[in-house]
Amino acid sequence: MRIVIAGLCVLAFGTAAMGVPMYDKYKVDGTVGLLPWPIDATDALNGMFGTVEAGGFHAATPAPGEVDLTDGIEGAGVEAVLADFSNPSLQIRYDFTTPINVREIRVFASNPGPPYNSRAYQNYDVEYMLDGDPTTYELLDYVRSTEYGNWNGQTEFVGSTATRIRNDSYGWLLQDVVQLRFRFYCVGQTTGGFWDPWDAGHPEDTDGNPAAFEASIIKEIDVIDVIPEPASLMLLALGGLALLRRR
Ligand SMILES: [Ca+2]
Ligand SMILES: [Ca+2]
Repeated sequence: MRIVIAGLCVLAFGTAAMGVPMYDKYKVDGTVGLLPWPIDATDALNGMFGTVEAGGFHAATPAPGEVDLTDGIEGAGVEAVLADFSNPSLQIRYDFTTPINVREIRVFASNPGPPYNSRAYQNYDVEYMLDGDPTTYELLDYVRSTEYGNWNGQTEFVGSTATRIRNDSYGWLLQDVVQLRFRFYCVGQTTGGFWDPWDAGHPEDTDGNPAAFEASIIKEIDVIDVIPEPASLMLLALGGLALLRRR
């Protein structure tokens, strides 16, 4: 019980400093182009290579798979399949020589199929390191594109998913970031279900199933580092008011 309370306190302290992080998730039966946002080719991560710290990529992915995560495009069906039978399937770190501010983090996954297995699901952690404390990683969020145990039955085309971490007021999510770390876990077992990466009986197991061993196909990681100008927000608000008055 004491551990739970300590965890809540840490969370409250962390959110006070950076706003309340929350996440959105979307799923469409089709390509990434049907998701609510396009893949961004101008974000803070775009073109970065990153450092693979654990896991890696499936042999089907043309090397180097790191490129596919930040190239600004959806790419071919096998770009980029993360490593199966690996926990994590991929842990990759991005370093910023000039600290960045982060408004949103978006991750895109897609499985063109067939087979229509679990690879469009997402399960990952994001950790960050701030300029003022260059030795400690903090957990930003733990993101899943659906609930454990969810099932697509291989008859439904689970085409593409998007997840997004943002500030609840669309302000900065994080400021003065010098490193971001993404830790992706395997998501399924070729059966079309979304399973956690732990065997039944493991202390962290949540679904009573064997560990997932099939990895996601991650199309892009976008880190949005711009906030709309206050002036343009104000104009939008005034425009809305004018419309209302005219009615
Ligand atoms: Ca890409
Ligand atoms: Ca990008």
